[in-house]
Amino acid sequence: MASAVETGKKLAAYQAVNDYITPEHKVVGIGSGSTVVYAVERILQRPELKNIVYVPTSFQSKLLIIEGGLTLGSVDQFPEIDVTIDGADEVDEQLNAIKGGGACQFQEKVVAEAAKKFVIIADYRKKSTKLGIEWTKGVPIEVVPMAYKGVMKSLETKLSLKPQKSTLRMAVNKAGPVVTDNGNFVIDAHFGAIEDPTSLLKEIKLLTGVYEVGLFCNMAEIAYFGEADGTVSTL
Ligand code: ABF
Repeated sequence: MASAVETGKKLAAYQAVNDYITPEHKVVGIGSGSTVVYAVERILQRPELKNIVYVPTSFQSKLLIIEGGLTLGSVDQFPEIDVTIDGADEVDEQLNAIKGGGACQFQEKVVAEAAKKFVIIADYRKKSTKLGIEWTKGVPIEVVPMAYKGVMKSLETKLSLKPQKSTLRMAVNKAGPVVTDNGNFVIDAHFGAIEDPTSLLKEIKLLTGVYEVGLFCNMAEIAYFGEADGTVSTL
């Protein structure tokens, strides 16, 4: 028996694909994470979606596309994307999201921005009144390695909202820092409840050494949540 979380992921993903991907689409962006696996699963159940070019946001989503026998494209080949579907770590009531728990926030933001419509899919755990309340692992900030200590200091000294703590994200085996697909490090900055994600995003982006920030503000058209009771809600 699948857990309520897995069922929620599946229900949200299936509903989003049914509602937002049509045979008329030419290019679709595919995000990263486990919820998106269900979106590809639903796409593969619909042969009429086979002629679409699918653009990945990470090595993992590239594999999903290839293993599904779908047509793989890249965002530089196909900069006009009809719709991008991706997961999230947390979504607030204004559809702002924390993304990048998987250290792919740069590619995800590029593919999300290139889309006419950006659709978030998630289970009920990701739904929150404010960012930073349900997701307790911090805001992922991708930084150029040689500048990471400077960024750590700037986070403490140059932001209107001071982080409670900032940690360099280490690899699972603790052998060293996580290195992104772009050769960068990730700092997870814990701010607690974030009242104004857009302002925080702008301030962090201005810090020298910051490559990208896992705050996706004013980007999503809709978010689908698979609820614990087996229903799907949207925001
Ligand atoms: C990607 O996958 C990331 O932006 C986000 O951190 C993660 C969500 O993973 P899951 O769908 O497994 O919760 O969207």
